[in-house]
Amino acid sequence: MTEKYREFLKLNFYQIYPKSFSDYNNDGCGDFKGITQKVAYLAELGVNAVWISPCFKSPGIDSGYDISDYTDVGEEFGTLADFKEMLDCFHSYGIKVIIDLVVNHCSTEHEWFKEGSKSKDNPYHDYFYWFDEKPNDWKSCFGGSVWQWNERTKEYYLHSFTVEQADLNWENPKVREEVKKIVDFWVDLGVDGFRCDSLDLVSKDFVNDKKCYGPRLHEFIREIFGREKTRGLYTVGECWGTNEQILKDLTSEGRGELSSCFVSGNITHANKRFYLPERWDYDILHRHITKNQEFCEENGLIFAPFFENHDLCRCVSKYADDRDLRYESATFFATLLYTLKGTPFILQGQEFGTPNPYYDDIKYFDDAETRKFYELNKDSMEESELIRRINDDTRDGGRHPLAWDGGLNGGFNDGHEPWLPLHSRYEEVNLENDRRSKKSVFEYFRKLIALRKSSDALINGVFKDLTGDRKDCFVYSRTGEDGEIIVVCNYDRESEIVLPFDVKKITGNYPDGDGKTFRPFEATIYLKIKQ
Ligand code: ISL
Ligand code: CA
Repeated sequence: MTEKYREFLKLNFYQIYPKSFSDYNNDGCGDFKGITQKVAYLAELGVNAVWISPCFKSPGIDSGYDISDYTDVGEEFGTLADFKEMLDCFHSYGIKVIIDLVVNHCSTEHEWFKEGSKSKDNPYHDYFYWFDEKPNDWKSCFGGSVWQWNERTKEYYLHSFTVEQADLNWENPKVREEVKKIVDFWVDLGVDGFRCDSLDLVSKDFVNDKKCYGPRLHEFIREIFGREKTRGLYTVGECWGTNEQILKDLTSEGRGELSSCFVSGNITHANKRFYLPERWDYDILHRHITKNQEFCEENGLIFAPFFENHDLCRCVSKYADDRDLRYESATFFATLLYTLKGTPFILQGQEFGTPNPYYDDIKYFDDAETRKFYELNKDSMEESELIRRINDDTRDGGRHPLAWDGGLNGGFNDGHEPWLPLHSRYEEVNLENDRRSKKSVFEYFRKLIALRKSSDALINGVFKDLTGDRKDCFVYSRTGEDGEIIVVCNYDRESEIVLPFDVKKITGNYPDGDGKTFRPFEATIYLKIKQ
């Protein structure tokens, strides 16, 4: 690994969902000025990088992932000058900023589509995929067909997501030129990298009937990011179905593709899609993490661990205990996250243990996927069952206005009705309450992030799984120049865990116990004592 890659390993990311972070001008939608006024808070937490979800011009059908102008910001967030002010503020605190690059598709309100759908000889027609007849029965990620009829040209166009998100035809070199221009625009403005949305979909394989990971994927990505101008950026691709070989090709240093990838090994992602009340299988989690850590180590790759993002619900609810053991659950995941090798990501609110909210009517939900799921199932499923499943898994779960305190609108703004309802538990679970509590999740995150920054073992150290055949805990070591750190993460039941060597406790989420009886979700970090 070169020095540049080692620098990336020092990053720890915080995902800002800008619509729901902080609403400065009190119009119901979070904005750049709202973010700017909270940069000092993020610096106090200790994050040194943020990922800002889409804040571009968009009709908002898929919450900003349907972009109608890539080089301008949405008015609801402020002006480009406000964006720049926010960016400079982050940089003044030494915090790097990456933004979403959503170029598998654009909004049907984008000029390209408005023009291209007019006629077959329009210069923008080839920016999209068109067929006289449906060439296959591919399904949209949100359910239903990917093919939509366009009366004006009497053709079908491809949309992997909503009807209003037309897939861009990357086979057309002009499209790739446009993507480069977008990237360069933001790089010139000063952003430090990109989170590349649905990147695995940009090369399709119609011949072999594959919607993603087509034959030109690597070539396309290299064309965008392998250039002199973009080689220093931190880029993380959203590539769920990546296998080991693809991961290696996508993220090996020197190939000019990506710095890192979000892969499904972090989460039991597949469960989510069906809105099933599945709980985490800890053993699967353990095996996936171990496999990924070892593979990345062997190949000098950067892993991007995370448990939450704007498409997932909250981990304390979905996989642990969001009531009596909410503190223990939230800090258990934090311990895992910050002691693995890679560039960890958290979602806003995770740092004070935000659980899933609950709403009893579909009218309280905004997410395109959730609404589609409701539409597709409302005639065949009992309403109460449908609402229960939606609450359990909706992508809105992590998108509600951030609860800064228990007062008016949770401190998100000064009282204007927010674009999405306040979190149903905001009066109880909010940052202010958490920070006042003796068991503060925020304080634990802050401590852990500081520990990580000061430890060569946690940043560069080699990962080794020490769990053996056990199914009730995850035990591993990280060995760096400054020693060997041992992490014990006990799952949801009490267990006896006796380490076969001497250790000294560095920190943990429970007060000292007897050193061998681990309580539910107890997570402890030790330094191994050299014999
Ligand atoms: O969220 C999912 C399932 O519930 C995924 O299938 C998700 O749609 C997929 O990971 C792609 O996600 C990204 O692109 C989408 C957007 O809706 C998501 O918010 C974004 O993260 C289309 O741009
Ligand atoms: Ca606002």
